[in-house]
Amino acid sequence: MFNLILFGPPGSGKGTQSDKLIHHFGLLHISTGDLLRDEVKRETALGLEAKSFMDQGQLVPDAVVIGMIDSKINDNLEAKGIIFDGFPRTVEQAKALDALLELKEHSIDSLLWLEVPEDELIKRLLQRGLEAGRSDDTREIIEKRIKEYTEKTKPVADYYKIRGKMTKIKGTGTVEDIFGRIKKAVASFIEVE
Ligand code: B4P
Repeated sequence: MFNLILFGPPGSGKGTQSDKLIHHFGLLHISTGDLLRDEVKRETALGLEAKSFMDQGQLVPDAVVIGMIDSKINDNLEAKGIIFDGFPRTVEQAKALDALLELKEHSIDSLLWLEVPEDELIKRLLQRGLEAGRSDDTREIIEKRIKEYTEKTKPVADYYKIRGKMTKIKGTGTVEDIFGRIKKAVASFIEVE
């Protein structure tokens, strides 16, 4: 089982590139952002709790997200591999993920860090706010999300760097250019179906 973390700030293209990767390599996609938005839409207890954090540009508490991931991994132990998109977002989440995978005799193989300058992130997310109407894509909330990323999520890259698993990917250019760079990095681990 090949396990990849697609890492980067809000708007760096994690969701966009995951869509391409799952088709190219036949991997399973787990996006905590998508899972949380689905809970919010269905107005579950978890969704109602998560919404108050997401609307403020804050991270949802670790315990909520880790529980969600645990059941998702358990449901998909036969997958060829998993792309974790938007998870882990704190060092606590990273430790929990490593422990969950270890229990199942698996591990994270690689973290790819999509690097994009802040002005480009803001431009992309404001544009998505106009086109897709996501309630957290407003200037005020985007700035809070970037602050949360810098303070709480960036240390996750160091956590995997120390373990020799982190690779930086230039996250600017066309979607295809970036996908080409990611494909090269992933190809050393996995064959195309
Ligand atoms: P996410 O859903 O993970 O959202 P994101 O970081 O904003 O998106 P992403 O980086 O995937 O950007 P995308 O490809 O869509 O999180 C939302 C919220 O959920 C968080 O703020 C938090 O509250 C909560 N949450 C999620 N996971 C959590 C966790 N583990 N713990 C706690 N809380 C959690 O790209 C953005 C835009 O850029 C798109 O419109 C796209 O078309 C465009 N784009 C992409 N690539 C481009 C390119 N090369 N050029 C130009 N535009 C591009």
